[in-house]
Amino acid sequence: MKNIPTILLAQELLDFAFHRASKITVDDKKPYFRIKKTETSKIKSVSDLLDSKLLKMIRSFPSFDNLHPFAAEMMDIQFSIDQIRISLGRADGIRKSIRSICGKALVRIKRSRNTEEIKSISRSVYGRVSSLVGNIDDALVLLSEVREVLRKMPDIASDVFTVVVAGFPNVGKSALVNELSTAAPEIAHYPFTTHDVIVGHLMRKVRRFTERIQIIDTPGILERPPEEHNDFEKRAFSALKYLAHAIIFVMDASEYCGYPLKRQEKLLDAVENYFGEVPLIHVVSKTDVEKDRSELFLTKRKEKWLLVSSFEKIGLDELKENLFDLRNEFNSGIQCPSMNFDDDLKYMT
Ligand SMILES: Nc1nc2c(ncn2[C@@H]2O[C@H](COP(=O)(O)OP(=O)(O)OP(=O)(O)O)[C@@H](O)[C@H]2O)c(=O)[nH]1
Ligand SMILES: [Mg+2]
Repeated sequence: MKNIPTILLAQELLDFAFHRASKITVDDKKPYFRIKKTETSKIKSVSDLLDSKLLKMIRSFPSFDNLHPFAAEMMDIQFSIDQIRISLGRADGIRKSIRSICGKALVRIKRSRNTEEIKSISRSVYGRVSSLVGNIDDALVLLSEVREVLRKMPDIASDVFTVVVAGFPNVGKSALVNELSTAAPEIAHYPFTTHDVIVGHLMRKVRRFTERIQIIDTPGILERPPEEHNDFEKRAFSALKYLAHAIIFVMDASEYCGYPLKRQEKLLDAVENYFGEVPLIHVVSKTDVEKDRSELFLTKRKEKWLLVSSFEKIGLDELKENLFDLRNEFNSGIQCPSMNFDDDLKYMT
């Protein structure tokens, strides 16, 4: 998915093919044969180069039928998969047309006894090829944007226990994921609003074994209904829907995030409603500030909440333990018994 070559746009494809062709000359003492052989080689070169460039591009796209449903939905949020398929189909269509036009022109040149006619056949081939390639410029632009999205698609392993961190914007999700993650360069410096789904890993060593959890940072979600979500919220919802074996719901009781608790609680209700069967860990963030507010909030709720501060590293070990308990519970069916020891464990940072 990451190996799609740079996609040349229409003008670049033509420049590439015609520039190469313009350098071709085939020597012959007789001008008639020189022109005939040279024009034949040029047309063959244009046809072969465009054919191989387009074919390589088309084949480098993944099969959208086999895409993980999360990846497919991430794509569909930005582009319609039908539109991508149509664009690839158009590129393949003009590839075949170019082959056929060039093939027919070569037959005509072979039969021609007249150098002017040969030159005119060549000119007409270049004109038709230019206009065909020009017609798919919009498709090539789209495919080149799709390529960028595919390249940036996070590497998510579907068979590794995965926890998705969700909550309102600005509540401290990324700061928390940063603290929990073991050497995660993608999120090591991420002070800004999260727009994409970002993957980190949390690892600990238990005796000889390393246990791993995939931890996914998501963009903030507001409490509005899913049909009103913007693209960032859609991505977060997709991650919850397709990837979460467990959820960390982050609530900022200090309200430093700029959103009142009431609104954050509404989102929590919605998440519990949509993803009720997924275990959820309730986390209050930023407990280094406005501690009283966090405590007051807890008196009003009946669930167990973990009080956390990413800045002061409060509550992080308890949260990690909760996560590994869930992981081991989740994996219990396939777990090697020796991995169940909870003594002698070491978080890897
Ligand atoms: N006091 C305090 N501030 C924090 C803590 N964690 C995060 N913040 C601050 O809260 C703000 C938002 O933090 P982020 O981690 O970017 O929040 P987020 O939930 O990922 O935000 P979005 O990606 O926009 O949804 C930043 O200004 C952080 O510096 C914390 O433990 N204590
Ligand atoms: Mg963030």
